[in-house]
Amino acid sequence: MANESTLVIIKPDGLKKSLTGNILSRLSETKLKIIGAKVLCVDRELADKHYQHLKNEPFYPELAKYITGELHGDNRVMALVYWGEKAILKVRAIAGETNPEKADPVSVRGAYGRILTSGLFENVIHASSSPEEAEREIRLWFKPEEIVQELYPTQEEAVTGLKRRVWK
Ligand code: DAT
Ligand code: MG
Repeated sequence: MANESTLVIIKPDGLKKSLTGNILSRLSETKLKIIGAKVLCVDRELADKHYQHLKNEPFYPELAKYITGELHGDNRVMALVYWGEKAILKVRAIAGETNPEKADPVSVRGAYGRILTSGLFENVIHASSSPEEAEREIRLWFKPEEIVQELYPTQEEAVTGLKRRVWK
């Protein structure tokens, strides 16, 4: 089996509940390699692109509020790319089922997730579900230079008059 990459997002509830270290420890059981990691703020545009397959679901407005931090008063998430053999399956096993009440109680979602009164599954982490989804999601969340390995083909782009913010 060839190596794969997968995207993990520690959602706003994971950060708010101070579960980041715990989740990273659980994920390290997989012995997969972290090849990208950052904390970022999620806006509605990123949320819509990430969850494009769910935009017509009745729970989508609530899901968008969740991932953009509106439910927790903080829009930071931690995004990570894990790489290695069967990465998608291994990370999904530690994440647990989508519905936290059905998830294995020792999985991250089983241990720390909950169902809100609105019906939304507040399930602490995102994990890519297929190689195609993983590639789409990693390209969406990360720039090539933010990943320490060449995962997908890149191209150079000449940009003139570009203004970049640098340290003073
Ligand atoms: P997963 O995150 O396990 O890949 P998904 O991609 O189908 O599941 O859904 C994305 C998120 O949307 C999920 O983590 C929680 C929420 N969600 C999915 N199905 C739901 C449902 N039936 N009711 C409430 N929230 C749901
Ligand atoms: Mg999914």
